[in-house]
Amino acid sequence: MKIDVLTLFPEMFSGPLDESIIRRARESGRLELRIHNLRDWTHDRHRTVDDRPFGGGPGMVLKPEPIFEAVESLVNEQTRVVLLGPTGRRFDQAIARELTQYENLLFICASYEGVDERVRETLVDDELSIGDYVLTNGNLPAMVIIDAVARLLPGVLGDDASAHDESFSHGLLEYPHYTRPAEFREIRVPEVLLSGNHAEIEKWRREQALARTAKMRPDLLEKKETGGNTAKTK
Ligand code: 4F9
Repeated sequence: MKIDVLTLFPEMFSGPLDESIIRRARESGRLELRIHNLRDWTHDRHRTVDDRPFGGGPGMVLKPEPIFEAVESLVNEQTRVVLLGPTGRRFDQAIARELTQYENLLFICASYEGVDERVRETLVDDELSIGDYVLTNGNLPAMVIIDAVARLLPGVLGDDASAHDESFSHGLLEYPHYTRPAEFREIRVPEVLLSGNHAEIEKWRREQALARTAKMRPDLLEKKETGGNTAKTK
């Protein structure tokens, strides 16, 4: 998969996507990531990317011309153009899986008060938000989404981790995990996990996952019951 990112802060992308699993995905060629500075598509001396909003009000709006030029020079027929902004639909694991189906993605990181609406009307295929909070710009959301999508690409995760992902797609939070020592500062690992009884261990984990989900994320249980918007299993 090839992912292009259009941003005002290309330096923000060095670091988070240069380590660990995503680094290996890039080195193996399974993920081709290109970060582009929106200012490279301006033509004035000050490399202006924003302007005051028509109708007045606070803040600045990203001008349409550099974004149109950039997107038109970066896309092909198959590219899915995605705007990261607080008015987008809420990103989740099902949308991560959906995005793996595209050969090319182009993320536009909105900043300031937003982008000229004509960008949304004519260039953008989808708009995504990573949650209901205000950030300074869409750069961190773009990195979050790239991480979530890249690890789903074929060959990026080892078999162990892939199997682990399957268990999350059942729609419950994880059960508690323990490793050695069996007693640490007088806190013992639950005896059932040391019993070797795999049926009992399965049952305990299921109960724990359900209890934890009911306490921390009751919305996930409602989703399961109504069958609404559950993560697609494939
Ligand atoms: C983008 C917040 C995506 C959440 C962009 C201010 C944003 C955001 N998800 N907030 N600019």
